[in-house]
Amino acid sequence: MKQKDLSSTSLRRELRTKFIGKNLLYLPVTSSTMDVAKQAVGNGAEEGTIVLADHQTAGRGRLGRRWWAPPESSILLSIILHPKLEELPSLGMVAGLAVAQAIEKVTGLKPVIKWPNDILIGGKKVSGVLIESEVANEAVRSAILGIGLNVNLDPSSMPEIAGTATSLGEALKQEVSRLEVLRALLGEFEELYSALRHGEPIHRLWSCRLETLGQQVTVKSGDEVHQGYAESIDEQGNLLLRCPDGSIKTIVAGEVTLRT
Ligand code: BT5
Repeated sequence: MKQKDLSSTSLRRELRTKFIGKNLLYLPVTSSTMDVAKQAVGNGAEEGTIVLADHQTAGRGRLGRRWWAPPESSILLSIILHPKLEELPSLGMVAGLAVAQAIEKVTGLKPVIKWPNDILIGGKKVSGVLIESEVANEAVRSAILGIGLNVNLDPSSMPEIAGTATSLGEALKQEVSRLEVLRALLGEFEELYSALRHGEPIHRLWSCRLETLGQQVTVKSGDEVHQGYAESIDEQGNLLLRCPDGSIKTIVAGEVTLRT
């Protein structure tokens, strides 16, 4: 399942956003859109510049993990942003929500978010978010937001993710237009990011999509493992875990598994 529907021309013609994607770099093949975006930051790229690829030879996830996607199967995107320091922790929430809302708008599917930032359909990962930022002297020099979204990928053909991943095409049993999903995604992102910049509480919307809450979970955070009840999140999207002794632990980063 593949669809050749992205190109610089189609993107420039179709995007309806004001500043997200106004500057656009489209590459048929690259190592990682994150690397290209980093270079663009070095060259003074303005807020909202996007880097989009049809294929990555070294797509990455968090903590040195890989992001797999056959050519032309997915949305592989980096967005360059210049948020304030206090807005930085909310970028992942904005991205996760934008992905979930865009999928729902275009396909009618109802994705949920697994803390901190996996987007799931039917319990399987359809999209992931990565943030790489540079902070100096209490100011954000740049934040690069990476989004990988499986549009027409067939997970059963990929041993690394067969069984844990899904795609929009797989869920709907038909090919989906990457251009249409991308247009919706950038539109949702621009709206939510602008709301964040106007001080609106993104975490409330985000927590409504968070399937992790209200569950007994195990959280692996660095070398530490915590168990407890996922009670709520705070304004920054940190997970508030009710421990067996009744205390609350604030978890900033980690991997969650549900305990049955
Ligand atoms: C993420 O990391 O989920 C963030 C992924 C961000 C990818 C985008 S693509 C555009 C931009 N350029 C890049 O180089 N990266 C960003 P993490 O939470 O660490 O999840 C990684 C894990 O997800 C892997 O170890 C696999 O288990 C799984 N995985 C890899 N590829 C996948 C896929 N296509 N669909 C679902 N799961 C996948």
